[in-house]
Amino acid sequence: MLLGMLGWVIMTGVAVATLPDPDHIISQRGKRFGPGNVALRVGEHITVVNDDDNFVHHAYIEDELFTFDSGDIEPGARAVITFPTEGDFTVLCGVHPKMKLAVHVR
Ligand SMILES: [Cu+2]
Repeated sequence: MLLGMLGWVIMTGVAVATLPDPDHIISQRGKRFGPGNVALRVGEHITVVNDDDNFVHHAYIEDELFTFDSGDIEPGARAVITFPTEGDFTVLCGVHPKMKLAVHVR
């Protein structure tokens, strides 16, 4: 009985310590990222979803600290970008140069 309670407390502690990485969904629609900026902690990720019916999108980062290239993101497809380090990053779409997403990682 006592051992069982102890196990429950330990398991609860572990569950709190390892909260899952929240899924920050970023929509690509109408040649915009929505929302246009997002704040993350180091090691968290964003999921970029192409919500347009007809446009192919793309997502890339070119930064001294970190680069990423999704390749084509077809309508309905998605790309996951994990941010391994602190910094302020800009995610761009190679198809639509005006599309910009600011990512602040702390
Ligand atoms: Cu685009």
